[in-house]
Amino acid sequence: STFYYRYHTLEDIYDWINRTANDYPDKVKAILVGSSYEKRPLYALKLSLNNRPNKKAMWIDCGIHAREWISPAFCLFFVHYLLSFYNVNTEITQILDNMDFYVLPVMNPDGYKYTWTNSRMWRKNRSPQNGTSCIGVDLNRNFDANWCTTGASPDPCNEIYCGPFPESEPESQAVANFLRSHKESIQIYLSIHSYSQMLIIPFSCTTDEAENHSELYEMVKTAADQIRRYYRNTYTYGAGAQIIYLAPGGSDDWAYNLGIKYSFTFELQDRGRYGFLLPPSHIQGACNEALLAVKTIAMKVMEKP
Ligand code: 0X9
Ligand code: ZN
Repeated sequence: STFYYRYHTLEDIYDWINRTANDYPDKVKAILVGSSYEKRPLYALKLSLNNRPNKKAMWIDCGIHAREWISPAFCLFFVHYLLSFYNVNTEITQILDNMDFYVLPVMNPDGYKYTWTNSRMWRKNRSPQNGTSCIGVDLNRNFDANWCTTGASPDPCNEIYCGPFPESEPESQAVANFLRSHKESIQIYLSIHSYSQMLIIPFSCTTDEAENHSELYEMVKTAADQIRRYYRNTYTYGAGAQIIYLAPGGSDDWAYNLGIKYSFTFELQDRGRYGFLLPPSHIQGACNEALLAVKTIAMKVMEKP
């Protein structure tokens, strides 16, 4: 099987980032957005295919949760797909002519490494906590959006531990800082997770409706309809607090409140048969479905004035 239809070690992913930036020097730049608790670099790839001024941009992060291996696999696939089909596929060409992409393939490299070497089902990052031998913060509970209220835990031994304070972790702080300093251009925020096949819109930190709820709802509904039509697969869609559970401190809600009004979390395949242990033979299907949803959303946002 080809490179994109396998899972890769963290070292292989760093090599791939390097290679991709070197192979496309005029189109791709590796941006160091920060480093992890264990001092691993957090590189985002910026894809910018022309020098048009005032382009919109989309941010995608993968691998917030260590065990969700399909997520980094999607980021690699997605970058490769965009670069391969620019000037080949009309839709991809149109999207890249009007939009830049920032792609962070592994937001939680310490955790990801740990799932390869020690414990396959690790979720959090790997930062030690005061007064306990329990390790790690759930990075998707560490953002400043109704931080550590119902749906997160103040217990460092819990899988959904919110951390000692908002943005306490270098990984969440790096992403928050980058988004804060690029919020004029970044119009779409997308975080890739697994599993359960869901296209989630704000809010997850409150049962309140987002101000542009119907617009966002229409987008994820259209994307889910497309996936059903082309791949005969079912994705649930809607506000997080409605379709999953209250989960405060997430990156999507935080980005939304920052002013990035097109904010999404995707939960990729599957719906529980393999769960986090999705076999490599399913990577291609999972990535194609998510790609279709990203294209649908990018096209819709491009139509906006
Ligand atoms: O609970 C989460 O962080 C995500 N589900 S997962 O199984 N991948 O852990 C859902 C995130 C939805 N968005 C927010 N909670 N803000
Ligand atoms: Zn997750």
